[in-house]
Amino acid sequence: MARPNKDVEALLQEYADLVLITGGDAFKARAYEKAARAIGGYHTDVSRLDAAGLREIPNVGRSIADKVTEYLRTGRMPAVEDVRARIPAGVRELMAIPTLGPRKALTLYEDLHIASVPELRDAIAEERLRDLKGFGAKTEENILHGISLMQAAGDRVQIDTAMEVAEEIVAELSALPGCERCAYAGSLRRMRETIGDVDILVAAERSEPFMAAFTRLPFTTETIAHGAKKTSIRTTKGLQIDLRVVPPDSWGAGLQYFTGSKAHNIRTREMAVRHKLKLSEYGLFHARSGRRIVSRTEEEVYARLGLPWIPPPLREDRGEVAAGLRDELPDLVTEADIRGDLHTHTDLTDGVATLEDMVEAAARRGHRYYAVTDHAPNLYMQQMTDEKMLAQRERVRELDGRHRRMRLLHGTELNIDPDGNVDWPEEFLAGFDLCVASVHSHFNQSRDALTKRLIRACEHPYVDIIGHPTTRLIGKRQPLDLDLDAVFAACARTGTALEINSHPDRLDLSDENILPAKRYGVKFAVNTDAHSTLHLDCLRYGVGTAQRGWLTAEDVINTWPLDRLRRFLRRAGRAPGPSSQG
Ligand code: DGT
Ligand code: CA
Ligand code: CA
Ligand code: ZN
Repeated sequence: MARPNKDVEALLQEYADLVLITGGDAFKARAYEKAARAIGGYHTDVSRLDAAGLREIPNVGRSIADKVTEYLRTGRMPAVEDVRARIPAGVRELMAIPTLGPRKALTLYEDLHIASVPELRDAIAEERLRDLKGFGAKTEENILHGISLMQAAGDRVQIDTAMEVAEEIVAELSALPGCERCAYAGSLRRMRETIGDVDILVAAERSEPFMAAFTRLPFTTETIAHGAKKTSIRTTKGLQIDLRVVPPDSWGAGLQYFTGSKAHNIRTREMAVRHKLKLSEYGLFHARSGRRIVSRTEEEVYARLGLPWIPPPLREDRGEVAAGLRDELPDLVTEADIRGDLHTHTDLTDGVATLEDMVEAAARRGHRYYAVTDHAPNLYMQQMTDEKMLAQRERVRELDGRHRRMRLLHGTELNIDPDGNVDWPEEFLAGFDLCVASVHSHFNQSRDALTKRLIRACEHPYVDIIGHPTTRLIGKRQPLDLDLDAVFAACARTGTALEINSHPDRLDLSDENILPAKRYGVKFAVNTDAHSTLHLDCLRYGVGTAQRGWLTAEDVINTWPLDRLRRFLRRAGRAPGPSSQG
């Protein structure tokens, strides 16, 4: 099952929301929110901690620790249940609308008795919000926009949510007798940023034992369909999972078919027709005789079509079949190629783990280098100062050397201000090993202003990497309205790398934008932006996104040996690089 830390995090976050929505103490709500984040990011399973152990987690005091202990013992948190009972579920639904927030949700409920998204939309259409204090035409526009963002995300879930469940099911089913192969397929295998449903494939002679075990999984709430070939369930979190069992000798054809995408499958079927063959989930057949030719492995199926095996992240009908025919598929970057992380935080700013813990966790992952890049002063709530930053640098220099195989870099995440300038004068910036620069405010400037702003940041002599370049939050915040071509050209010209932020909320740059950026000759950094030791494991999603963008290790600066990376950083920091093709 998912880690209890995540359940506790969700519960405490809900409590914080409920406190706010019932007009409770904002300070108290913030305390619960901080504790929620700290527990969600804590390295130890909370169910193994007693009350004293819980209080060692940053931001967790006695009262919260007691509530958590009770929850872990009884499965209930009465404080949450009490407030829950007082608030209709529809109001919480309102709070979830991006840009609306608890205060406004409460006003809508109390003054207009609105308690669901459809009711809210009706009220806006009837202009009933116009009379409310604090709601103008602009608010209405924002709310409608928020609702459309929420609905565009639809019933899709983020990749990490799907991956956790899928890996658990694959482990369970693989352990059953008679299981010859088991894997997840579909959009998850292709590493899409959001997942509609999870597709699991088993190769076995008999399907029934697998179907039965599947419907009995602990998080199954509903069996949507139960058959010999396919069974579908819904999990407690509302995610649909399809299980298909195929005969062992159809494994390759089945995996190829159910990995998709549909558009890629249409291309491969066309290839089959051209060879006078027929391709289905059961195999590759002679069209005339119906005799089966190959089906056991994906490699065999692709080979018989005249193609090399195509990595799943490329299977989107973006030219991979044509490239395969020319034997020009990219040698994709892998997680093993990544030598270090170039954007991470500690509890000096908004991380939840200490510098020491982050460094320890990075070393355990086998990183060869690791950059600490806490927030710079212009993000006021982080309260960064020159002194704190310099003290951290000293500590980083001390810790460097503690790990024989891993070097530490001291950097920062600068804020790109509305004019494209960043924190600190150049003399101070010269002391960092690298600088990430990101937009954290003023998202709604004009396209022209935003584009100029990012280009100016690229041109800054000490900015090496643009962090989460479009600032989108999947399902929550639109990407910045940018002339991306102009930004990519500026990155290539100035030798500024673009980040592929691995956090499942962001995956920014996205695969669609990586493809054109690469054509401009831009270099990339696949970073975690980790705020806890657990986030370091999100790297796989950033790498998956890079693969979907056809990137090789050569394109990604943090696959390079440290001396080559340092040359890139120095060059990016001092003089424009040679302009690339564009
Ligand atoms: P999702 O679930 O929306 O994130 O995306 P997928 O790609 O996982 O789509 P899904 O679950 O509907 O189907 C899984 C794969 O099965 C899909 O990628 C290709 C294959 N497939 C399903 N239905 C069809 C179909 O009608 N025609 C073809 N050619 N392939 C299909
Ligand atoms: Ca699917
Ligand atoms: Ca499916
Ligand atoms: Zn960051």
